[in-house]
Amino acid sequence: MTGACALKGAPDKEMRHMLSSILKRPTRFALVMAGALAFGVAGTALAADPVIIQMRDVPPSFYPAKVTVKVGQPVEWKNIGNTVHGATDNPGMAIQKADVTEPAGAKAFDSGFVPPGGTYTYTFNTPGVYKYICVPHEMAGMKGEIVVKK
Ligand SMILES: [Cu+2]
Repeated sequence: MTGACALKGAPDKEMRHMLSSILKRPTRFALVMAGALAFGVAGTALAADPVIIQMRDVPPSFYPAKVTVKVGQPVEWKNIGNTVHGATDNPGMAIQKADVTEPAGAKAFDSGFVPPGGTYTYTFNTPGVYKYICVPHEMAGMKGEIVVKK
């Protein structure tokens, strides 16, 4: 009787051990997968390097004046001049309405005044063509265009 019980107890212990190791493995597997997934997502974000547009004083200009980016890829304006610049497609800020456009459904972006050495980053989520201006230098011809592709 006791022998049978001992035999019965042993496989039971074995089973419990096997069960727990089976249960542990998928947990570890899930952790590794989650880590790989997180790394993959981060890797994708890192892959979308920002496109840099310089804000220049002489002549007041965006360089390059026209850029093409992908949806979700950040655009970074960098004021490399000695005066204040800006970037906006807000029609309320433009002297000539034709200088600013954006695709239907897109929200206007506005850097406000970017001081010398300053930067402004914006990420476009709606594909289409954006025409924008530097508010202080619109009439000096400081205009740009961003084409956002899917
Ligand atoms: Cu400017």
